[in-house]
Amino acid sequence: MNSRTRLWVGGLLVAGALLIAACGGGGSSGGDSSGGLTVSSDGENLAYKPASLSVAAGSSVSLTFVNESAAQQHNWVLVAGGDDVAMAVDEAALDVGPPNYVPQGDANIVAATDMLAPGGKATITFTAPAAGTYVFLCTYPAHYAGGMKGTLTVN
Ligand SMILES: [Cu+2]
Repeated sequence: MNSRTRLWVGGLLVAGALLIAACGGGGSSGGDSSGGLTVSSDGENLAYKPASLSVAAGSSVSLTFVNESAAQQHNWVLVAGGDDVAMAVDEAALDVGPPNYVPQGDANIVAATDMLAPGGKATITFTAPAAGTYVFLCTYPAHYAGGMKGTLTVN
């Protein structure tokens, strides 16, 4: 083959390798080997990684939240709606105050971990709600306003 053909074939191989790498990366679903979801705080940023998760409607979800911060407390709270609901939960959490900042028995909350100390880890189980898009947030004061939120897509 001439050099132009060799270049073209080489390009195909590179494209194929990139495709395989992209597919093998675990994607944004945060899945782990046990079939559950894992989500972490993103270092010292007020952010989750991944910031988007997905589950099947009505499924039993096992979610592990890891607080990777060395200095800040964080939790993971799934609300029954979008940003408007998240905002209401965040305000209710302020009224509840420390140490947990999670309103008990609040119909706007689908699932929540305890407030985790730096380096902490917790696993919760809950039943996925009906199909839709749901916001999750950290209810530690000012963290949601600082951008610590994400979305759970239920299919
Ligand atoms: Cu937080």
